[in-house]
Amino acid sequence: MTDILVTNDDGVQAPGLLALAQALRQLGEVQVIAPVRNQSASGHKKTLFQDIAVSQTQLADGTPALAVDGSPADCIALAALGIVAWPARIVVSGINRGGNMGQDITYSGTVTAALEASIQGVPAVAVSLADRHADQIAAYERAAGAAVAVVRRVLEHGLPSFTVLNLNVPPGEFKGIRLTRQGLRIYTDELERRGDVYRIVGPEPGGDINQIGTDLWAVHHGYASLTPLHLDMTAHRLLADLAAWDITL
Ligand SMILES: [Mn+2]
Repeated sequence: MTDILVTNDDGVQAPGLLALAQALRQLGEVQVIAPVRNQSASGHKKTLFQDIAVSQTQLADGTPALAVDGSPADCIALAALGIVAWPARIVVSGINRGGNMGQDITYSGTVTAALEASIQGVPAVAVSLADRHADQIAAYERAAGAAVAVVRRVLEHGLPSFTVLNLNVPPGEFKGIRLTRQGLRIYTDELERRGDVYRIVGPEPGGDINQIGTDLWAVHHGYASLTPLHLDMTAHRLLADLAAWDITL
């Protein structure tokens, strides 16, 4: 049985993954399986009926790792199908370069790797550093410490089925941790066109930082944010209203 399986979406050589793998070693045996390429914003992509190349590699500190030519969810799906000892006690995904808050979670490969683990029956935590420019391992060390504190508790308590924890840590010093709900991102995408080729570009997205109790609020105010997420995406409040629409077939 694998103790702690670590993955990410920034690619197997990303500094955030190295910081996370090193920190989690104090809680158990760490195994790494991660995309060979950057898979940020790949969403919950699963590669079916196509070849997926897997190679042995190592992190900058010599830690052995499996590099998967696929998405973060592919890494966990392959793990669950037996390319590593399974089940793991926990899957930890990250540490992502940049926050995953509000609607980001639907785009995030970091979060969807955790969701894939929960589908496969293993508790999971997604970890992100709310700094898109962090490129040194030292920048991720505080966030890795926060991840250890959360993972330690998940190992003690477990998580309900189809539920994951989404941890976002502000850059630099932080004041503590807040339990939060998903907030509201505000995207500032722009379209770049060259002939018939388009590119989605633009400044970093913002968000509603004034809604108290949300992930975006907590991180903006200097707290680490911990949000429980559930895979059941049913809009329960709309269900009753829908009944009144009287859709008959
Ligand atoms: Mn990423």
